[in-house]
Amino acid sequence: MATLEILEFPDPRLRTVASPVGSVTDATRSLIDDMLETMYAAPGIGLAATQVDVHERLLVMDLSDDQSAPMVFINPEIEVLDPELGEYDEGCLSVPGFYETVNRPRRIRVSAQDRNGEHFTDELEGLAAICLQHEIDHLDGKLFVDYLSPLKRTRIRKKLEKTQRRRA
Ligand code: GNR
Ligand code: NI
Repeated sequence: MATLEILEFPDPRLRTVASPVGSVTDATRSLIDDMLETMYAAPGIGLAATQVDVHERLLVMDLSDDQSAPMVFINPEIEVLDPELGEYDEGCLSVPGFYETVNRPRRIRVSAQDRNGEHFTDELEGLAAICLQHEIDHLDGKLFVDYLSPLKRTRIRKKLEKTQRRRA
């Protein structure tokens, strides 16, 4: 297993729209294990392949306190079950240090494949619904900062660019 480098805003590679996973192979499962290790090390509650510069439609999540509930979604599709929006202060490993309120549908149904390629569907609400929508946005080249005002987004971009220049 290995931890992977997480791309940071405004890296243009985060804007890539990911392609469907064709078949779920040992290579897919190895990537999933590396993504889980990377997410736990960060630490975060979710990670999309886009964030580690792999442009395939898969993501991992674990909402438990003790890394006991890894979830894997390959080729996820969501349907909004309740158009009512809920707000949450979102953060992102690709936008480190910034938390801003985002509104999203509260209840969704997801259809996806698991690490064995088996199809499943699930209904999610609460943080699981928020996190899954946040991760699927990554697969579509979107970031939570896209929901903010241009002024807020520009401020965040300039601060992160400054940190990245200092690091380089
Ligand atoms: O670790 C994470 N926490 C989080 C908090 C609120 C809403 C979404 C998230 S996902 C984030 C990890 C991440 O960047 N996933 O893409
Ligand atoms: Ni994120």
